[in-house]
Amino acid sequence: MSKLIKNGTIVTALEEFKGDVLIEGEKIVAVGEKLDAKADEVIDAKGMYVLPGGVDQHVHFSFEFNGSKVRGFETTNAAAVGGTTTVIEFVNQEQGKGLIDSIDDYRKESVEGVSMVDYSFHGIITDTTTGVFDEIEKLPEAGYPTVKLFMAYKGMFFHADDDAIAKAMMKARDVGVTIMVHAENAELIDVLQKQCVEEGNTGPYYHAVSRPPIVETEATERAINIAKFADAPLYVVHVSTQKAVDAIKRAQAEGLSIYGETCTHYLLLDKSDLAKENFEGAKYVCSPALREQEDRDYLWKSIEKGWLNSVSSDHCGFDWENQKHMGKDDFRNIPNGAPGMENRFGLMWTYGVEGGKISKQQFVDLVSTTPAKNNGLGDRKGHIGVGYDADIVLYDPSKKVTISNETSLQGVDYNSYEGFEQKGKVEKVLLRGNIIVDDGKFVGEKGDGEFIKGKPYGLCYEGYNKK
Ligand code: DUC
Ligand code: ZN
Ligand code: ZN
Repeated sequence: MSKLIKNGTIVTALEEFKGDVLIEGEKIVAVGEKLDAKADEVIDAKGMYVLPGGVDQHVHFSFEFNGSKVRGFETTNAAAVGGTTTVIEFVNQEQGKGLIDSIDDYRKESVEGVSMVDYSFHGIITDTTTGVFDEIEKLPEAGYPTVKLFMAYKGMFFHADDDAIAKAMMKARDVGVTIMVHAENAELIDVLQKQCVEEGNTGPYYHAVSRPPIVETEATERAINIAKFADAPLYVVHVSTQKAVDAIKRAQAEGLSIYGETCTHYLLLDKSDLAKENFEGAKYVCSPALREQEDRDYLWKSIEKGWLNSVSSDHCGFDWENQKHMGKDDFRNIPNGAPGMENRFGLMWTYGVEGGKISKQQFVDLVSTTPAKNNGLGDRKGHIGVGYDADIVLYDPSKKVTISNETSLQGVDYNSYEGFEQKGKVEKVLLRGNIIVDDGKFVGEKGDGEFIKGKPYGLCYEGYNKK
């Protein structure tokens, strides 16, 4: 079955031109101006941008906080209608189990036959007693070439100490596995959390008060130093504050392979959202915490300058009513995380491209091309070119959308961007050549998504020379 997308404006991370895309089965087989080709189906993209499907390298469909779990892969139709065709999920190593078995089992039980977009996985080291460091060399073969460690969350089973980070890096660097960190100082947060509660400050706003920028800056600098010690590349997830960006910039200037991302909510929301009345602030409890306007401005500059290389959603779907309210009397019990996979693409187009902060090429690079490369998917995903998967979004820039949870598919009882105006609309989405969104509506099927094996030596290893 072939398809020809005609008359659109094709945008990649490198260029923009009026042209056509020919698809044979699941793959793009030709891209060019006025292609002289016949196809079983012709899609007219006049007036629309033809963009690579989004790659969201940071989502949580299995995260648990104090025993309460987020919505899972059954909500990935939300990613599809939002223009994202690949998601990369963080999977906890189960206690007493290996990393690969933990991901394999989760994949079989909760993802295969369920996901509506393509997917890949990052492992999370949580149990160092299982020979997990020796297992790292086997991750490339399994197709899981990225591993995260949590520097935050003192006392929780997924917290990782510096020695675990160093040991993981020393194994990872030899086999092209990328180590990622959630960089926040767990001890310092604990001191401030206890102080806030002792002083009777228990509302959602104190989540941010107890996690000031310095806790992120310190952990980011420490993680960079551990990477230097281990002579390994490093990827810092969800960078939210100026000084953490500066630490990454300094490391890059020294020639180190240190990279990082930020997330939509750090660009568009801030600490004042946590102060919303009637416990509404709990909707914005995520970690790191939301920051100030100056940080937001600096993060926009950072993605424009390339100091941070991707924008993710850090999607984490907890309900406000039944789950966030676990922390009604103590912010420490509010599950950390906010939904966002459905809106990342449209918001970045609106406030990034239309807002004059980034070019269209940078938009594609930040939401699709580079996230694919970071995670060893760069030969299949994130680009409109011959041989790539036909994951394509037709985006109509003339339409307007007001974001509302009433029309959202994320399966959560609120939307962090309620009322935000979006310029442009995702009209059609193709996933490996199949139309899964038409006229803005999901028309695919449960289980349409496939596992995409990540390859080792992702972007963090470009230019990395082991000493
Ligand atoms: N922070 C969040 O806000 N959600 C999921 C995990 C995390 O570290
Ligand atoms: Zn995190
Ligand atoms: Zn996260």
